[in-house]
Amino acid sequence: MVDLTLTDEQKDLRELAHNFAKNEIRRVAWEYDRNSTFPRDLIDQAWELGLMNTHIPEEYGGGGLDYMSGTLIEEEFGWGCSGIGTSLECNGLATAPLLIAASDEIKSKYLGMLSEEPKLASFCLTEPDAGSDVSSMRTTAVRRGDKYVINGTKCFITNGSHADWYTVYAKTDKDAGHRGISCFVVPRDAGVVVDKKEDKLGQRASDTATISFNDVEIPADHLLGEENKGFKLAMMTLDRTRPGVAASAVGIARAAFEFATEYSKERVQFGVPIAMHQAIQFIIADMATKVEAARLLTWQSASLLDQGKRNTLASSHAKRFAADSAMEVATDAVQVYGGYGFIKEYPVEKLMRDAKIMQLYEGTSQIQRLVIAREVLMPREIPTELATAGAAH
Ligand code: COS
Repeated sequence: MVDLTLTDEQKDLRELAHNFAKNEIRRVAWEYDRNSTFPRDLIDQAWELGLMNTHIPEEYGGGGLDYMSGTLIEEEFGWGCSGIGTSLECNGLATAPLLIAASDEIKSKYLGMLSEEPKLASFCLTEPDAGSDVSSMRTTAVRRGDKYVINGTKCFITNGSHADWYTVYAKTDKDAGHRGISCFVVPRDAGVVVDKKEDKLGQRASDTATISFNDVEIPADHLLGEENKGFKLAMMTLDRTRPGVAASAVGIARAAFEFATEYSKERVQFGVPIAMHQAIQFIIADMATKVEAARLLTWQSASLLDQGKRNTLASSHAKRFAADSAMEVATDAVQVYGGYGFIKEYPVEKLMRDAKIMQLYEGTSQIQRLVIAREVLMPREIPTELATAGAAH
């Protein structure tokens, strides 16, 4: 028997996140989207309520919650506004490499910083010429005495303009491909420069920046794990964070489904609410199935991690299906609204714009299919302790 019943604590947590999404996030979501306003006020509020940094272990001042609980919060944030949700959840991506590989001192210092105040951290992997192809990155980190010196440019960095510290991937051996990448913690005040804030199609409340490192010096103990083992650390990080992105996509799809359902009961054409027409009913039915199926894959990918099992395949299934479903469901919501769906005065065009990034960030839908195909056709052994390191439980 598979038991999908949430615990009382998980139900309470979901209710807390839902009320926050309904009363605070939705109150400003469309305005912040229009004006591209960074949700600093909501970050402060969510942090006060304990809805941020839930994955950081209690010993470092965090919530110490499991991955499953994280997905419950992320779905509600995605339902409220996925752009604001991305801003609230980004610390999870930046801190995952620390949870997996950092020393106790580094964890205390940098995770503690996020627990003590509503501060932010960013994850810096992507570069202008290294998106899906992580190994082709050009940023370098050169060891000089008891320091590393970092040079390079990272792009599409969520919360990049506002972060207090960054997890940065750089080449420590330029000729070794993916086996020459290392990961570092870089405090902002070491000299990180914000070059540009992007003007985006969707998720306009979230900050996406290009940042650069020009001879930025950091202490050698800010290397996470071993030198040249950063690529695996990045892959292990994405295994842990893709369930959260999938949950956020479920939130978008659920919001689009709810708006479309309500609208179909009110809008009258040919003398009856359009929900009475089978053409609309079938669209609504497919939306409902996609929301449910995407949530089940998401929960599975998180619960495997909580059980101490490797979730690479499940994580890519969840991210791929939830992202593509969010795009389809949001597009169908616009269809149900008809011409009004295309107008900014109505809520669903924003969801369609927001959903698009779900198929792009943290690994495109094509990269997820690549991972799925490899895992299905050529499954490889990765030691369990590596696959599940850094889990809260
Ligand atoms: N966990 C642990 N190790 C993993 C792993 C995982 N999930 N996936 C791969 N590895 C290891 C492999 O075992 C291999 O190890 P060895 O060096 O011992 O051989 C190594 O990593 C390289 O793996 P692979 O050959 O699969 O690497 P590729 O260069 O072909 O890249 C993809 C694989 C394309 C899947 C990867 O680059 C990727 O995920 N790209 C997308 C990046 C992304 O999501 N960017 C979004 C920005 S981050 S917000």
